[in-house]
Amino acid sequence: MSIQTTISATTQPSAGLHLPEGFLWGAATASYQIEGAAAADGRTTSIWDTFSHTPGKVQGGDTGDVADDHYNRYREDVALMKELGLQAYRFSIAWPRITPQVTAHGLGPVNEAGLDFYSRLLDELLEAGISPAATLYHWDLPQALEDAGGWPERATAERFAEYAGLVAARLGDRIGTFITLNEPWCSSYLGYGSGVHAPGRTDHAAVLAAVHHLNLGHGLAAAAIRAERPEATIGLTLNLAWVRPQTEAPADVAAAERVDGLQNRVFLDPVLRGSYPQDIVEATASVSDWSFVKDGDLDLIHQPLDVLGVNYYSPTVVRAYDGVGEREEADGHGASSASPWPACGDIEFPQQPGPYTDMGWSIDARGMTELLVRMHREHPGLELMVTENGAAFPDVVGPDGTIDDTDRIAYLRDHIEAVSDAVAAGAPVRGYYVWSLLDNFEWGYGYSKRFGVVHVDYDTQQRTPKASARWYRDLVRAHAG
Ligand code: IFM
Repeated sequence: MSIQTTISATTQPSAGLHLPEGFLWGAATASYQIEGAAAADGRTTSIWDTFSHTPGKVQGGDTGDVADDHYNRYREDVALMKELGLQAYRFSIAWPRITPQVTAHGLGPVNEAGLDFYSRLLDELLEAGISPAATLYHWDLPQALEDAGGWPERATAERFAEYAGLVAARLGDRIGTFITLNEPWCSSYLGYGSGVHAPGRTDHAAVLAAVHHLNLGHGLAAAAIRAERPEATIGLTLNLAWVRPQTEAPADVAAAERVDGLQNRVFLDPVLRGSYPQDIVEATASVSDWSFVKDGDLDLIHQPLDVLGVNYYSPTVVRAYDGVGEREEADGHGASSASPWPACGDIEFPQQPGPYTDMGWSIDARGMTELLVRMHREHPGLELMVTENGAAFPDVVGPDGTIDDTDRIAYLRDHIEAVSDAVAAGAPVRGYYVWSLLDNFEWGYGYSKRFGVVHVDYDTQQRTPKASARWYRDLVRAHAG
């Protein structure tokens, strides 16, 4: 497939970016969102198979059974990445392919066919000169572990670490960067709080237990990977929120502080400081006594971190709820009668001003700069990587088959410039991965939202680079270190 080279004047690559030597340009995907082949080569069921096959859970009844059929088309997809000049590719490994018989008591036998798929993918990437970054958990928990209690149970963290060590041992010779978890906020708050993500539970005490066991899983996994591969770069990816109070009124400022604690500090503090934020432990005391935190856990979580992955899409604005009228909660993660947020019944999440993406998410690139600069300020010396950023828009395929997604180009350009601003302010940002390489299964929204810089025709599986893919290719070419 050849890529057109004409780019309209309004979508020229950003000039004058301020980025460090060796800055890495990549694209990201995740296993359940693109692989398909749900029952191939011994893979067993994940919580997302169960959830998506449950009527009413995913828009249009969509599932990841076929998705982008990447499992069978990975060679074509790597060739496309090469044509786009990508330097790095962040993908995730599907745990149910690697140890399909895992239970709460043990990993069970290793599935060589599952390992072999990722081995072939890694070889293909390296052959194409593309640096692989592997996420070990991007939400496809083996169903058997959920049946035993899921992330609210300690055993899940322990099995996760064993699986991480196994992947490091068997594939780690070709994985430059390991990301333990992707966005544990979503796994815990959306999976166990609002229930809009798998496994679809609505229990705020379970949210907090899941938070802790995801943190513990990260720490144990980091240690297991390091034991196998002392030279590996090990990171954790968080969807950090740029939380702002709607006004400077003390009640709104306090609301913003609590939401910041629940979304950001409850992950950052144990991992980077070895403690939980006391204000959040106190604020959630009526929900949980946090007795799931055992002696020594915080030391296990507080492992050296080589890189923090930051995923940023949209800002968060909050205000105190005065109890008058219906409480507003426009959090943009899907409709549910249950709130994802423990201990936030007195806080509102008002609809924010446009422009919006197709997800209804407010577009404001300042949040990217603010978050990266804050991370540098509060955690000096911590290396940063933008492991996801991008936007869904209602792409239109023109009569000639082209997709002129200038709205996505504008979004990417503004956010990449915001990264550059953060670098200029001193933040050590080492790279940027666009979300996503391909249109894919957008969780509860199924295939209705398109985030790819490459269009996927789900009837034919044809890949067509959008104008944004060509724009990104030219940007990478112009700025590659
Ligand atoms: O598609 C998701 C991805 O899996 C995790 N980060 C946010 C993306 C867009 O919602």
